[in-house]
Amino acid sequence: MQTGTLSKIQTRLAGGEAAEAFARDLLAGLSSTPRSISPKYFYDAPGSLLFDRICELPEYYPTRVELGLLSGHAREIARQVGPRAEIVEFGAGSLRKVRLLLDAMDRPVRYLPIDISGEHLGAAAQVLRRDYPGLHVQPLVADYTRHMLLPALGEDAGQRVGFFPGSTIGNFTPAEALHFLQMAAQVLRGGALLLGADLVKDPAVLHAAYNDTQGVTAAFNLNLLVRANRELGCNFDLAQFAHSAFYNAPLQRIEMHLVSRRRQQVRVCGRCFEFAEGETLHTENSYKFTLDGLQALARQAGFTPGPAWTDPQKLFSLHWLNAPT
Ligand code: AVJ
Repeated sequence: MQTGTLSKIQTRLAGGEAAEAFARDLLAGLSSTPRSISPKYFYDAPGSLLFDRICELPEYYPTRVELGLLSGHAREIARQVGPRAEIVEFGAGSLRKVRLLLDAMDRPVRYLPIDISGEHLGAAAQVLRRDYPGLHVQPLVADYTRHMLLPALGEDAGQRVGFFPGSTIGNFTPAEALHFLQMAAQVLRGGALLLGADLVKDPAVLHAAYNDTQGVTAAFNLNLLVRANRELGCNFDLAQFAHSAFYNAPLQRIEMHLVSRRRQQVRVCGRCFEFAEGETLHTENSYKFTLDGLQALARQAGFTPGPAWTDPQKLFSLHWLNAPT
């Protein structure tokens, strides 16, 4: 069998399993109080395009500021990374970010992007192979929130450096974030982690970033219902749910919800759910950090914090975290 055929079958199987997991999680989330669903379901193909548009919005500073930190401190970061290093990226993220890292590095040997979805990974890997002929690109389809086994570091290789940009860590609860960092400390033993984390700041700046005037973030949030209608045959009436995003200061997080505009019933996988007027489906938490708070969390997971880079306005941070030996 041709490898193309095999990967198509695997994709189809994964699609079926993915739809089943979405159905299971949505039913469980609608049955719990308060109602919630994991933000990982935002990222179908239309959702990923909407997220790309969010990253270009004037109000959404994280992507722009993080790219600025990566390019502005590229030499210092490359010095920390050292020669012939291997990059392990958690999530098949934006190629733009890892390129900034690779371009500054001294002879990077291998790039291991890890993602739960194989589709995104394969395409990204091909592009990087073409542009970095000396680089060994080895994508891994895995759930990086669980413990996993990575191929051994090459004998001639420098250190293994994890890369987790975008403040994706902010989607985890504090307990999940600690668990992720503990897992990363194991996998990166003897190396380090380069982590991007969004910072606590004026709530008005945060509010604007998640309530853009063009309504892209609202469309991104509502796309979850579009996806449920298409993939699971639900009948969410999009006009009857509103985007809501606000800063929960005591919990240091942006919360996104879909708010029912009136009392209504929705059919989900053959079951009927009633929403009261104003009742919400909690779709995302995006935790914000202080520099000290992030470093304390990293220490708790076994890392020894090195340099942290931030912009003059202290909007976003990049952390060098040395893994245990
Ligand atoms: C990809 C999780 C970092 O929390 O800012 C953007 C997702 N949600 N706008 C974030 C998101 C709404 C983003 N992360």
